[in-house]
Amino acid sequence: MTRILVTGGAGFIGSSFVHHVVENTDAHVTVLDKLTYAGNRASLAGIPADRLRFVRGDITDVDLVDSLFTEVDSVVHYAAESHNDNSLHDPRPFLETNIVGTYTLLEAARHHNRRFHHISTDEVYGDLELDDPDRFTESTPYAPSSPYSSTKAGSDLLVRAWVRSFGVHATISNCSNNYGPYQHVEKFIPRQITNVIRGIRPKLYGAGHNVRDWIHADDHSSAVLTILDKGTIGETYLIGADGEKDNKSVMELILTEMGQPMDAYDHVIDRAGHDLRYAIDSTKLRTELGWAPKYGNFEAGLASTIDWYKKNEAWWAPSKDATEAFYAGRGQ
Ligand code: NAD
Ligand code: TDX
Repeated sequence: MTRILVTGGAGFIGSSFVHHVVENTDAHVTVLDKLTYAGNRASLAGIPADRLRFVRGDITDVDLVDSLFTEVDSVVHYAAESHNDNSLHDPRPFLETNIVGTYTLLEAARHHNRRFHHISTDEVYGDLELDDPDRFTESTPYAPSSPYSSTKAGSDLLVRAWVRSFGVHATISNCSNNYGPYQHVEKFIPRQITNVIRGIRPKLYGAGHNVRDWIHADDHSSAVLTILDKGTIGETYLIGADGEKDNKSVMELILTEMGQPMDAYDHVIDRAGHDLRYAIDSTKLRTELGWAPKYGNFEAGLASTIDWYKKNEAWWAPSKDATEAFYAGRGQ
């Protein structure tokens, strides 16, 4: 039986991947997660005990990481500080987890000769103009804008260096914006859905012309499993599902789906350094590895995500007040 270590497996996308692996393979999963404010053990509910071992710990803990690497065949690295707005408020945890944490894992991958897959973001490429006909590809130069995206870019470059200098068997994927169940209420889509449920007016940064390229988290997970199985060592793969939408349109879709007037939201202070547009060209992943997304219809995926938040208030309610207090302090 294959044994996979998943860092950050109690987070939004990491937990989606763990569910995906358990449902689609016979692998055993070990999750290493610090359970920061963003981690939630309940996101792994329902997974049989003989398929999952949960270890609460920090990816910067050298001894713990070292011992866990001896027990597995491969490692998929999701753990990160992941929220741009937090990185503008306090960048230090981003440097510690995203840079030092990735370094710690790479050293273990080197010493134990383990297959390593690094999860990254399209934000490492900076942003595009709204009318730019080009999209990001694997050869787009790095140009990160925020403390968050610069630490993710730094971690990608560490992986590339460990492949070239030490022969670590690693691949990298850079994915666009994910949506779906189990996403923390600090992020755009769940923040607005849970605001409507709570009777709080949704909040749009600036004019809302910024474009994000949405992909369902389960499609991200199937892409990562494909790369882990069939990817070429040393290569980078972009993951995206052709889901470009501007924030104002997504806001209007949420409000309409939830039976509210389309303009029942507030414009608030824009994000500092706010990236204008992300867009992914995932041709390499589709043609070389044969991957395709399953969630073709964003509106349908959004409707089922709204339904999940309506039914799972117990999962998100403990985070909601603190999240809104943080935003209120920033005028957002
Ligand atoms: P998340 O914030 O929901 O989850 C992060 C998880 O990592 C949490 O469970 C947290 O407890 C854990 N963690 C944080 N610091 C840790 C540490 N030092 N040691 C161990 N565990 C730690 O994030 P997410 O949205 O699921 O993102 C997961 C990964 O995917 C990140 O690497 C992120 O950069 C990348 N990514 C996210 C998106 C997106 O749209 N959310 C898109 C592309 C790439
Ligand atoms: O209340 C809000 N109002 C608003 O207009 C929030 C929280 C966000 N926004 C805007 C900012 C962005 O243009 O919505 C867009 C999406 O914001 P986030 O959900 O914070 O995501 P983003 O900053 O695009 O980054 C996400 O995708 C790439 C993830 O959080 C990252 O981890 C990933 O790397």
